[in-house]
Amino acid sequence: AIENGINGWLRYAPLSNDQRPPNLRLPGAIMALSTNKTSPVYTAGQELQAGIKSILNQTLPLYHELDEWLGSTILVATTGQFHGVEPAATLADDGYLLRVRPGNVVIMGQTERGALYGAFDYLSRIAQGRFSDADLIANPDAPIRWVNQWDNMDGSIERGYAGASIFFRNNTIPEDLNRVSQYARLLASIGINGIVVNNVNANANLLTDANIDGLGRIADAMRPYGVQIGISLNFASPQTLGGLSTFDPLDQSVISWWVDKTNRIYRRIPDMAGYLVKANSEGQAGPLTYNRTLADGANLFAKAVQPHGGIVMFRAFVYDNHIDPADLKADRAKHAVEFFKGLDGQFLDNVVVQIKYGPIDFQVREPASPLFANIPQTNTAIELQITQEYLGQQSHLVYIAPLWKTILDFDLRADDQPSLVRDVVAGRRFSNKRGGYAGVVNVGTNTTWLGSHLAMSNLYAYGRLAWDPNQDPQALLEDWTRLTFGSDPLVLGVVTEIYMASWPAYENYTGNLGIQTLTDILYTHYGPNPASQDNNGWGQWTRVDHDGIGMDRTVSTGTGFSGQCHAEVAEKFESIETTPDDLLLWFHHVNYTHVLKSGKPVIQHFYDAHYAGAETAQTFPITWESLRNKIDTERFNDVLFRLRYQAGHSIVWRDSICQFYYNLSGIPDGTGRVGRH
Ligand code: GCW
Repeated sequence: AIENGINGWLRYAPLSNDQRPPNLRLPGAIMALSTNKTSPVYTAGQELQAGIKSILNQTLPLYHELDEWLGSTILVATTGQFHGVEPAATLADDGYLLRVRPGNVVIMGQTERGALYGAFDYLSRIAQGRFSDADLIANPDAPIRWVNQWDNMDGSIERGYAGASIFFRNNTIPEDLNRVSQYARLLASIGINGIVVNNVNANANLLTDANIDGLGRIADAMRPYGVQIGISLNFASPQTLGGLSTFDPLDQSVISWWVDKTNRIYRRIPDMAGYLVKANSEGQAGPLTYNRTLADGANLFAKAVQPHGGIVMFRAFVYDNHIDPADLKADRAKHAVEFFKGLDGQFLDNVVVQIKYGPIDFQVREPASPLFANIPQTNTAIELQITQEYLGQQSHLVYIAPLWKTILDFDLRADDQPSLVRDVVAGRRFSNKRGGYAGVVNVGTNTTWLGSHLAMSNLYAYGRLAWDPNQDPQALLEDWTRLTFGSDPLVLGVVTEIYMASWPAYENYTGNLGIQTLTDILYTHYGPNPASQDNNGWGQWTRVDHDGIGMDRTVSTGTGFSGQCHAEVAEKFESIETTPDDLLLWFHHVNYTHVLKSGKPVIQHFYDAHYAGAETAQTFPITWESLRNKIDTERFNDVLFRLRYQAGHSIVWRDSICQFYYNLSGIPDGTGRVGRH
């Protein structure tokens, strides 16, 4: 069933006659130059054949060896195999050349995986009715373009909103991995080349021989799509699984244990991408237990995977979740830099420090993490979240690409020079060899993958941005829409209108002015609960009281966080005058009556923004209604149901937040909406 969502944006819906050029001259055959069924080049041939059949109702014969066919072709090959087309020199790792001429198409990858990316690009053009000649070289901006799954071995998924795991069931890896292959297909189509399949809160039992074989089957299922697998490690495994008395990273028995495990894994999965490690954070074990540094911990694994060409993604999400709210200098936002800055230069060169985009935790608005510019001698990757943990858990539509773009374009001004986050993680800014992107996705067994048709736009945009962060989120959305719902301009207009309004609306009806999302912090991370933010050890504080709100993170009177930024950025955030309104309460504590740059007092802005956000959300189902009979009823109704829910829940949000701050401040809404009962 095409409409149930399993194909995502790879539906290959048939083009109507008016979308097809009358003199369409497709080549006579597909020539995918590999006879190896696990090669992405081979996969590319099959994908092209199936896609063209579905979109254009034309069956092109598929060949794998040059002497099988002498006519015109769609030729798929790697630079190493084929020297007829010149600009190969300008292709980077995983890049491709796509040359489309009437009756003749060349798709040449710098790697086999690159060739598959070129095939997907070509198919995406056809599916969108774009038949013009093309001659392009596409290179990825960064080598690491991974997704992370937070799947537990019992089949549950931490912060997953789409059913059970496709990777694990009953503490093993299931026999049927069909969905795993299909996921790899989607990932490859947007340029993703790696996946960490298990939760960063990792279970040591993943490393038993039986499970290593299961991981091998996962890798086998994804290999034809060029997606390499990696795994999250539990730092204490040598003790809990291996029975050693210690997990001290400098202990010889521990080192040998990890080397042996790693060698076993690579025997089964020679192309394993590497490890992901969450250590000394939120109760996870780590090297600090033995007074070893985080770099000692990371390097332990880096040495083990180094002979196999693997890498270690080491998470910077290290913080103390028992900090004292009474301490006005305490600030969770400072922890990443405090833990990592002094270690710069100590990580081996196959370690990449994986940094969440903001200093706190995937909030609706944060400044970019200053850590990106504090460890110039260290490879870095940015961690983004496709699963909408704090952003409405797929029950609210929030198109997140504009948020990501804001962070990727954030200029950290290291040494007063342009230092965009995207240039740092690409390795350009500080001349690092590795770096890139990690996106927490958490797809599940639900046929829509993420639990909502609309949420798939975020996965699509994530991959495309990781490939080229210069792209415009709206343009990516339009591509996704044409591929998902077709090219009807009305559909395009409606989807664009709703989507582009969605992040600003969500920010408005949840937490604005940089105060964070204001959701329940302690358990669900869903729904309004501003009271839960303060007076606990988690440190996502708002410092709210009867007079004012906001966390003073200045150097002069606050926690000193702003001093972790480079001079120009630090100066800007140090002063209320130069801090933009949308981050005001992230950096400053002000009275409710403080007047914003907009001319409004803070409290009135809160009321107005919450009303405006909810009002926008209420237009979503109405706007969507205009698509009745323009798209299939199954998806039309499913989306309508969700948008109606969101419209209602936005009112719950609006009223809870407005009432909470009215009760604290005692200041009524100037327009009389809040405070009269
Ligand atoms: O945001 C928090 C989540 C945890 C998650 C943690 C992390 C996997 O609430 O569920 O654990 O971040 O990123 O490690």
